[in-house]
Amino acid sequence: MNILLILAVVFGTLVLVRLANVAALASKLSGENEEAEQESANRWNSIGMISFLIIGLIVMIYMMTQYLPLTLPKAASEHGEAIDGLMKINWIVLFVTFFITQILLFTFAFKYRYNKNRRSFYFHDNNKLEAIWTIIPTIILAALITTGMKEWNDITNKSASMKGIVVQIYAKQFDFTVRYAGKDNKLGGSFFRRITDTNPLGVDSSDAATADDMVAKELVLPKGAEVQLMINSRDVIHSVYLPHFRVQMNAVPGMTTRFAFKPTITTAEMQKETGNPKFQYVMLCNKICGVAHYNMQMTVRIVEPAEYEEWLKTQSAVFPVEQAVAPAPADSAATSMAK
Ligand SMILES: [Cu+2]
Repeated sequence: MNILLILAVVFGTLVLVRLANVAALASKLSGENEEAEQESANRWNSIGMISFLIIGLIVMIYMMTQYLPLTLPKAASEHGEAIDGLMKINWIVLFVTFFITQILLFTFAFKYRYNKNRRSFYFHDNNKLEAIWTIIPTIILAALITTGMKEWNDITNKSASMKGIVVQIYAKQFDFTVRYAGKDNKLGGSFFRRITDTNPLGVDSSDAATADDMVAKELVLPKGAEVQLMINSRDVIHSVYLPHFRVQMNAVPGMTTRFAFKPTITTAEMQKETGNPKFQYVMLCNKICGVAHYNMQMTVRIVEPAEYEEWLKTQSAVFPVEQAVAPAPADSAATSMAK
């Protein structure tokens, strides 16, 4: 149906262009004067310009009212509110600029179409005008960039200093695994050469910090607590994306990237906020990492601290007790990947 519609528009336009050519040829043959013809073409062009402006603006505003409810709900993390604030300022600047420039552009094309009784005013240059349209955008852009950089610095500085609950996000084609650091809040070391069927994260079983580590297939976090994500990838570059928390950080093979944030709204509260009882937070992969990239995701649940403690107790250890004493392969020099 959509393709038919597009084809209809394309062919319709082609037919119109053809008809216009035929009309121009016909008037030439019938010996109509060229100036009158030019004037009529100018008039129709200018009417086209102003119609494009009016129809374009109406359609744009209508689409915005239709699509706005489909955008993300309010930020569910502390730094997310600051990011949303920046975003709002950017949109305001963009909209003001867009409306002023587009309205001027098409209105001028309409208003100042050729008129044989009117002559344009000629001037070579105007320094004042050029200074204005250079300095104003410079100030606005510099302000936007510096506030954005300051905010990003604050976020990453916090990531470096936050203690919080340490959770490893392990990305591979095509899923995420999360490892909780347990009571000591320290992740045991891991290394890719230790990866086996029973040890998919390559965790070092001889590391004392490993004993209380737990793996989960769902990211559950307590509301109001600082969380330190330690992000790794087994194969290609993935990107850990938590849209509702305004969090995104690449998962790069061979290194640990991190992102610290503080969730502020529980899943239950967000379900009320959005009026959607089925609402769930998600963690998505945001780098095209292969054929099943579209489906690389994990459910995220934000719960009250007490509920989080209860949930933690039900999670399984990385290694069952009997496996934890197995001798480690001889690669101790490289066991600090996830520390
Ligand atoms: Cu991916």
